[in-house]
Amino acid sequence: MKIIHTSDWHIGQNLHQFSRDEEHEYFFDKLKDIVLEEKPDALVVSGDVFHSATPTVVSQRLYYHALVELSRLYDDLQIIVVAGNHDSPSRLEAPRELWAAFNVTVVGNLDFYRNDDENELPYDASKIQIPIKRNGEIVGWVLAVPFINAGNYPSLKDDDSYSNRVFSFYNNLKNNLKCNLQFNENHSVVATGHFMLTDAVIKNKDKIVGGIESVDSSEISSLSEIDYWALGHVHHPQNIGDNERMRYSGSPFPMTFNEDYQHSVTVVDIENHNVDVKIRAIEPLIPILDFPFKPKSNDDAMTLDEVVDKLDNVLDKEQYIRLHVKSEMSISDVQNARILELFKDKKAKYCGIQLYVPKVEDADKDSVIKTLDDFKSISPYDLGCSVFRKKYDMEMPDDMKALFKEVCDEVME
Ligand SMILES: [Mn+2]
Repeated sequence: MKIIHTSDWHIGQNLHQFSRDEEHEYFFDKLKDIVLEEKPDALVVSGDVFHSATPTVVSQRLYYHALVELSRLYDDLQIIVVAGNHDSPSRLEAPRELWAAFNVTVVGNLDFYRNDDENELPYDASKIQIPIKRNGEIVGWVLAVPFINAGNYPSLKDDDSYSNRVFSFYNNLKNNLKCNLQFNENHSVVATGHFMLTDAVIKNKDKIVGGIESVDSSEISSLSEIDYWALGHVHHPQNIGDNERMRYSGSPFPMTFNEDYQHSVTVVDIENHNVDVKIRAIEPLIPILDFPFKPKSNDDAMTLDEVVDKLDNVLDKEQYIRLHVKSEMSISDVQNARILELFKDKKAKYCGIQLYVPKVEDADKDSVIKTLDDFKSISPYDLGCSVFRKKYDMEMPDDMKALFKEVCDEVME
C-alpha cells in the first residue's frame, strides 16, 4: 500500500493580516503534481485542515475545490481526511455522504457512547476502519482517528493517564480490526493521530501546540500491527525516534516565522510490513525572512536606522519580512509610519518588528527575591513586568503595560 501523508494545512490562516489563499492554491497544485507522479493508493490528511472552526466561505471553497480536483486525478485514489484540534468536527463531517461519492472519507468525530461491555468499542469502529483498495482488492487499512479531546478518550479506571488511555484506545481499535472478516495479516495498516508525542521536537515555540497532554511514543510504537503512524499537530516534519514508522508530516508551508525549515509531504510505501518513507519537499511560494537576521543576543541586534539602511535590498522580492531591531523603547508611531512608508508599493510584506532591549548593567529593575518579605515588597505590577522582561528579553510594550496596570489596580482595589 502506498500513501501520501500530509497534515496541518490551516486553510484560512493569515500571517499578519496577509491572506495565505494564494499559497494554499499553490500548495494544492504541487500536491496534485506529486500525487500524479507517485500514484498512491490513498492521500491521508491528518488534521487541521482549516485554521478556524468557522472557516470563511472563501476558505471552504478553496478546500472543496482542492479535494474535488485531487479526487478526480485517477479512479483508484482514496482520500482520507480527519479533523484536527483547529477544525470543527461536525462542520468538517457534515458533507460526509457527499464526499463518499468522490471517494473521500471524512472523519470529524467518533460519537462515543456509553458501553459497559469491555469487548465492545464505545463507538462505531466501521466509521474509522477504512479499507484501501487497489483494483478492487483490499491492500490495507487506514485507521482514521481524528483529534480527540483528552477527556473523551475512554478509560477503564479513573486514574488512567492520558497517555495510557490513548494507548488502549489504539490497542482496542487494532484488535477490533483484526476481528474484521475482511482483514488479513498481509494487509498494511496505517493509523492517523492528531496529538503531541513526548519526544516530538517543536521548533515553533511561540505557540502553545499541545497544552500539557502528550502521548508516550514508546508505548504506542509497541503496537507492532500498525505499520505506519501518520501524525498531525506538530508542524515541524520529523520521524519519531529512529524509526520511520511514526512521523509528523508537518505543515505544507510556514504558518509563522518560527517555521523556518523545509516543508514537505511524506510518501509512504508499505510492502510486506516494510516501510519506506520518502520526503517530497515543497518550496514556499512566498518565503519568510527574518531581517537582517535573528540576533543571538540583545547586543547583537542592529538599531532601527541600521536596519532601515539595509532594507532597500530586500523590498523588491515577494516575501514576508519581520524586522529585528535593538531599541530601549518601543517603536513610536512616527517610526512605525516611516517603516510602513518604506514597504509601500513594494512586493515585500511587512510583518512587524521584534525588539531587543540592550542589557542594562544595574540589576535594580530585577532585584533578586530571596525572602518572603522581599516577595511581599514587590507589587504584582512590577513583578509581572520583571517576569515579562526575563521571559522575552525585552520590555513589556507600553500598551500591554497600560492594560496590565489597569488589571493590577482593579484587583488591588
Ligand atoms: Mn496544526
